[in-house]
Amino acid sequence: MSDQLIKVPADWAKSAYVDDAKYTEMYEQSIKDPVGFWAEHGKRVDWIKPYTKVKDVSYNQRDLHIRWFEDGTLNACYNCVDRHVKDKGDEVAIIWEGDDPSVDQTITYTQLHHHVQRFANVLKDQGVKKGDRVTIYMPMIPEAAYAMLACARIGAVHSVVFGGFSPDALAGRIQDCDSRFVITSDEGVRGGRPIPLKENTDDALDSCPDVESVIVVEHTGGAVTMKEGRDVWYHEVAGRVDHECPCEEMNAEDPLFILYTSGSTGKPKGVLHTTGGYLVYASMTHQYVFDYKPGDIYWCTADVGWVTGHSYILYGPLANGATTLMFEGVPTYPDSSRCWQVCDKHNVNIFYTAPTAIRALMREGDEPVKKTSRKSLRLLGSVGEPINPEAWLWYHKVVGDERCPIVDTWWQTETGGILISPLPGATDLKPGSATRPFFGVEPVLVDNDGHPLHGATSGNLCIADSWPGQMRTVYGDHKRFFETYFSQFKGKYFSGDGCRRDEDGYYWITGRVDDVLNVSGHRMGTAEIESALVAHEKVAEAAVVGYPHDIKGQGIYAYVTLKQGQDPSDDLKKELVQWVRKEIGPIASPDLLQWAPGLPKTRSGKIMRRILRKIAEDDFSNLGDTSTLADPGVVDDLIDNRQNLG
Ligand code: 6R9
Repeated sequence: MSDQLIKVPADWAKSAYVDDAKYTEMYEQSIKDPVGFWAEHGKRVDWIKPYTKVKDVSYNQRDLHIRWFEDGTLNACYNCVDRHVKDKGDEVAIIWEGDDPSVDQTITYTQLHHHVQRFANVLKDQGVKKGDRVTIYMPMIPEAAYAMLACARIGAVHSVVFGGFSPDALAGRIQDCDSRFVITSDEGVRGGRPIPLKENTDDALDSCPDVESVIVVEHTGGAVTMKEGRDVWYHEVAGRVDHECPCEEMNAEDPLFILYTSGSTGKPKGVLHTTGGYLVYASMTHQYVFDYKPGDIYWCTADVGWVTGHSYILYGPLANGATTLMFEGVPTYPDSSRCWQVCDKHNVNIFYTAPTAIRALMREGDEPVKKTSRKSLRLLGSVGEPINPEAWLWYHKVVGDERCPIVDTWWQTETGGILISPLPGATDLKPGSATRPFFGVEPVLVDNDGHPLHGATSGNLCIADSWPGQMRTVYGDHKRFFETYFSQFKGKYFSGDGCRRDEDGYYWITGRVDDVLNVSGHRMGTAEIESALVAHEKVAEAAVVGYPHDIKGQGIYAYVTLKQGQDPSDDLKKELVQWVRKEIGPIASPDLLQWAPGLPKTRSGKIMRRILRKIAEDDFSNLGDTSTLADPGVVDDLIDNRQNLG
């Protein structure tokens, strides 16, 4: 199945920005002469003071730094909003589709300009200054976009926290970046159910005494408590501030945002992106990968709490003057036709979603899709995890009526934008493969000792050199930045993913090679879930691994050892699952929890996760070498318990 080749449709090769010959030419130039290439393409954004230096990068431990366009100045909000007002003021910037299908809204570039300036003045009124970190904990409503752009406008650094995260997770992220300002809403709504964002914020702030101001956007009108002297209603302050707010002149390397993401160890890392390189890269990839043409209606179903929402709902599309659709709801509400109804309602041309959503919809059969027209669709995209060929083919055949190419885009929070993906007018497709690198990106596969592997092979996926959208540091912990990405394989960026390259030079991402899980396209560190479990008073020890899950891609499998004298029971299992939900958020809930009287450890005390993964996968045939275990007997116990779990 995976050998199938789907050729570029002839009309695509003709009409797209890039056909195969052009791809080869541009790619070769970008690798041979990165400075010349990016000097040219950096001009796609408007600079206040043009750059003269293009690139200054070192991956050495002593001197790790990544700088692009470093002497240029610009403003990201100006590029996403103001510069479009003159020629496209009446064109739609954002189409907002509510959770309730009868509610929607369109916001033109002129209107966006007004909203963002007012929001920026509200921030200033609350004391926000250039360089301050502002935490945004919002539902998918236009005000989330206004808030992010308003930060960019005045040079504040936003840190968006996904609305599905718990109060504890929110508090940790507020504390880590010393954020003294929070923007939230009374409630969010998803699938008809309210999400108590303000209440969660109040709980979080019990442990964040430094927060001075909470700006609350009224959305559902649900009851909330406002703390005197700390909390303000957005609409009340907005009514008394000026409607004009100039853009702050920012250096290309001034921070634009922080976004927390899970790693294999410790607490989530604050991935820091800066202004110039990020914007150039997000906008360029958005234009070429989606072959975005003026007038196209573009819909990315991600949440702004994830990097996909930052780069491909907000910054990339708006920098390109596009119409971007923002969806508050979920694909299965009111029913599993919702995505396609929204496509028909708003004439969506480009649709970008995650494999987990595709698999969930595929399970509902073809009928919910086929009863809609989807005639407007031209291109489909996938992101977040490997897409299995079966889901790819269903997406292609049933959703796209075999007419729409699929761009399977591989990238990460750290990369800022897409690194490996087909270009729809240039690349023949193979279901399940992210295909070829974007301009300026040179993938290298290395073995565990760091030796580069050539030709058709499999290995650890590294990138040889920098690209403008690359993260610049881990907020507040530059040492961790080096250790996580540059220490394992010297002189290269290591992605943490495994990858195969085939005879045609196509890349097939095989998933994480570290202790990071990918659950429904969301990254979860096993260490984070383990530390949540051991924080429970009855738990002595926990080990978490992933296992194959039909819809989620990976499910969360937890092995738990109780403290002396504690009795395992089904009630306690439920309690522990609830506990993790509360500590981190619903996305971290273990799918399966197994009692483990002991965990397989080496004599030096290291948990042998390889064995735990096999047992979780229900595959006991090939447990490998267990001779180094301190107590080989625990493995038999675990296998017995696994079989009881079914
Ligand atoms: C954009 C985003 C990054 C991790 C990444 C990889 C997985 C993302 C993928 C993919 C296979 C794709 N991943 N896209 N795997 N094919 N097209 O998802 O960022 O949340 O940081 O996750 O997701 O494992 O390392 P992020």
